[in-house]
This record gives sequence, C-alpha cells and structure tokens, in this order.
Amino acid sequence: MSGDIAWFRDAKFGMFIHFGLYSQLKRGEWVMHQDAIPAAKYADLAQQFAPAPGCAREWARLAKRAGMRYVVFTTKHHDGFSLFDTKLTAYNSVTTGGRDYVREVVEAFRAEGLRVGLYFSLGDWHYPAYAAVTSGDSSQQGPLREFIHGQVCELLTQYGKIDLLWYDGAFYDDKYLSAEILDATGLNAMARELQPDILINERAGTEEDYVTCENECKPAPYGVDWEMCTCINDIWGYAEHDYNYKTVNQLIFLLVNCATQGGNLLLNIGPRSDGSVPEAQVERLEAVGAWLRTHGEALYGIERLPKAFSGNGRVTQKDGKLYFHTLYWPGSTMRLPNLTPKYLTAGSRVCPRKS
Ligand code: H79
Repeated sequence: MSGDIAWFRDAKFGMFIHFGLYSQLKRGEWVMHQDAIPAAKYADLAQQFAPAPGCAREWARLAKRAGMRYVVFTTKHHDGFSLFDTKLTAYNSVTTGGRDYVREVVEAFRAEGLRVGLYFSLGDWHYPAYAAVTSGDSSQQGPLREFIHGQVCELLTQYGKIDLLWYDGAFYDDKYLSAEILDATGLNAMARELQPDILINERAGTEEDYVTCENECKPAPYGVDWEMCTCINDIWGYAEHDYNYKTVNQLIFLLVNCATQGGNLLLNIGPRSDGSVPEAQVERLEAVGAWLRTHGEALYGIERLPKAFSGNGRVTQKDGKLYFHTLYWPGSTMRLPNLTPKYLTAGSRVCPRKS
C-alpha cells in the first residue's frame, strides 16, 4: 500500500522545523546526550518553555514566502519530550505548559495552504522502556512497542488530515530498535488505516513511499521518490554559535540539484525557544522565495528524465515542455548541444525542438 505521492512529487521544497526543550539551551537538539544531562534535570526545561503565542503562524508565513510547499515538524525528538497532547506520558507540552504545538503547527500551515508532515523520533532518551531495550532488556520490547504505536496513533487521529510521517531515531540504533522490535509493518499498516493518503519515510526500517538522505544530495534510482534534508547552517536545533550558513546561491543550487534529479529539498529552520527564527535563516529563505517567484515554473512539478543530460546543466520536463537549468555559466553564449527527443520519456506529447 502506498499514499498520495502526487503532491510530494510536485512540491520540491519543504520546511523542516526542529523545535523543542533543547532550543532553550542553544546548543542543538543533541545537547542532552552530548552534555550527558540527566533526564530529571533536563526535564526541568519543560517548566521554563514559553514560546511566544502565534509562533507557528510566523513559521507558516515564512514557509509560504520562501516558496515551500510542506512542513515537517518535530512532534518529539530523541529527548523524548512530546510537543503534543499524549495520554501515554506526562512528559508533554500540554501537561507542562498548556500548549499543543502540533495542533498549532497543523492549523497554521493548513491556513497557508501547505501540506503537513510530522517528524517522530522512535528513539526516546526519557522513556524508561527505551533505555531498557537499548541496554538489552528484551522484556521491555512489548511496552516500548505499545508506547510508540500509541503515540503514532494519537498523532494520526487528533489533528485531522496528516500528509506525511517522518520517522527518525531508530535507524542509528537498529541493533536494538529494529523493524521487528518496532513491528514497523504493523505500525505503518495502522498509520495507513488511519490516514489512507499518508506518505511514510523508510526510517522505521521498512520500504515505504520514499527514501531520505541527510546532509547529502544522494539521488535515488530513477523511479524512486526521495527527499534530502539539511540545515541552512549546520545544526538542526537552535545553536547560538552555529554561523556556518550556506549562501543563498548554495541553497538554490541544492534545491535545483535535488529537484532536477527527482528529489525534494527539506530545509530546516531552528527557531529560538521563544519561537523566533534567527534573522540569518529568515533572510536566506526569503531570498530563495524571491528566486522561486521568478524561476518557479522551471522547478515546481518538473519531472526527472530517465536519462541524465550530459551537457552543462540539467534538463527536466513538465506538461510537454523541456526545462533547462544551467548550474555553471562562465561564458556569454549558452549552447545546448544534443538536446534531442531522446531526453523525453516515452509518452511525452510535445518536443519543443524546432524541426
Ligand atoms: O533530527 C536531526 C538529527 O538530530 C537526527 N536526524 C536529523 C533529521 C539524527 N539523529 N541521529 N543522527 C542524526 C546521526 C547521529 C549523529 C551523531 Fe552527533 C554524531 C550523534 C553524535 C555524533 C551530530 C553530531 C549529532 C550530534 C553531534
């Protein structure tokens, strides 16, 4: 079974959001692990977490201005803090602070007409059964599995239509959190029963609708849908010292490099704990959005060709037209040699080449 992939193929560009208790420490989303902060001490952060009201609407408006077509929001990262209403643990933003950030994000992005995806970490540094299972205690596999299936069920029943489910955090510990331990097959069957159109990534260990690559553009074979995720700088969760920003040109290159080879770019923002987005990230996204307002026709909805163009640049097609992106152009005259119908897929209706 598979979900509704058509919108995903057209979208090309999405917003990843890493936001959670870790945003307060300004050292990225791995800070609990890297600084070896005890779970009980880290949990104190829940009491001080006070993002500005309406921050999700700011993110959604920014995504829209940037020309992004969907969002993937961290409902729970590896730290285990749920940013949604869950009955399965008290360690969640509704219990500790009275706010359901998943609801806020879903409503805000829907209001901008964007698709909504939920990131969910299968690994959980707070939930005791996860620590037990990853220390080799197989008696806790059942309780952990029930917890995970239960939380995914909550996410897919409480917020209306959800377009995409983005698992993470089992992959790296697959010795312990294998597809078998997770019952990933059963988990995804449940997800598709609850949300028949949903798209699911492969990070619970089973082949699903599309494949991901992290911080590298690694096109999947022709015919396989894929998505690259990366940051505007280097670190996903807000990191005060991380000034290693990609330039606007680098970001546009990444977007074109993915889109012309059949993939989407899921580009991350790491808001501060008050919900504000660092200006360096806003500026770059707005510049990419401005580029897309001029060149979007040659990006949204384009289809990868079965055979790569061997000249300088990339050729794609849409609605019977070929679209060409040059990646480097130091000269003044652009020659397009060998741009013949062999670059069209069988079944394409029109070749714009003048005969
Ligand atoms: O959510 C983001 C990452 O936190 C998550 N996936 C993306 C989308 C991720 N989980 N694990 N990994 C990525 C790979 C682990 C990398 C590590 Fe490290 C190397 C963990 C410790 C050393 C990177 C550098 C993270 C902390 C320091």
